[in-house]
Amino acid sequence: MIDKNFESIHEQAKKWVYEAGGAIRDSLDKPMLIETKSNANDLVTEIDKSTEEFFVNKIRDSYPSHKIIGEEGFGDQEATLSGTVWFIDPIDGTINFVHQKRNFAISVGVYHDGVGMIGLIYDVMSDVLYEARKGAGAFKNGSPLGRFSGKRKLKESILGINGFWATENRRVEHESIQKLIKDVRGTRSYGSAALEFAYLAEGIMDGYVTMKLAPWDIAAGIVIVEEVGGITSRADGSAISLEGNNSIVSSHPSIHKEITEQYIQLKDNPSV
Ligand code: 2AM
Ligand code: CA
Repeated sequence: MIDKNFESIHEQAKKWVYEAGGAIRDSLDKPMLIETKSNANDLVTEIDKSTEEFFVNKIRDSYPSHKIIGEEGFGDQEATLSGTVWFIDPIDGTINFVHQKRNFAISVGVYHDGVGMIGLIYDVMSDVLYEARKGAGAFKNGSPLGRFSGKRKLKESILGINGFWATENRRVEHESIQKLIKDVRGTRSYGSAALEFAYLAEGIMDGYVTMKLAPWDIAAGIVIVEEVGGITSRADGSAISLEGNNSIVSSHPSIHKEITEQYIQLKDNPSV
């Protein structure tokens, strides 16, 4: 019963994502109003706001009982995770949007009683849609993404790593990220959490490690990564809560424990 519902919600959400993506592409030729939020690097444009408003209006019209948690605040202010909840990031990678006009995504996650049901990540400028529905697999522009198989070694892995780690004023974050960078084959930083999850699901990266992401940054990505057999937790291996911010270790299953255990070891033993 629930599956049937989520199949139609998925199809509807997909149409809205494509429509919103088209509007964002059309907006790029026009002058853009750019403001700052919590600090000088926390940018928001009128396009972030109008895109979120577009989704919120559509969802409220079609699914009045659903709750909405969105980055720009058009959704519900006091939403709990019970029932069906939409997590909307209208433009994930706003700095890329403003500075590069590429490498940003629309990220839409739909959860039911806290369980991830649908994930949609749309790379707007490349016109590539990553999507998954619980139990139905993950897809890139309609082609199935393969499930993770075999063993992956950390020393042969590429990890997405975000510079937020270096801004944490704690030894464990500095030491663990330094060790990880030494241990892996290479690191990448794309500037959009949603796209980093999508690249992991696609298998072109083996893990994504970052600090302090908001629920709308990660909701869709977790569903897509889970559908290919990946694991997502906090840095210390504990479960993610979409009620607040989280550190993130999302990866191929064969390297997940190694990354989180190293973090725990450094946390518990300053001399290591
Ligand atoms: P945003 O562009 O929607 O703000 C940057 O590598 C990634 O982290 C982006 O997904 C960005 O989302 C997110 N991000 C940037 N600053 C953040 C903050 N202060 N809290 C949570 N997520 C943030
Ligand atoms: Ca975001």
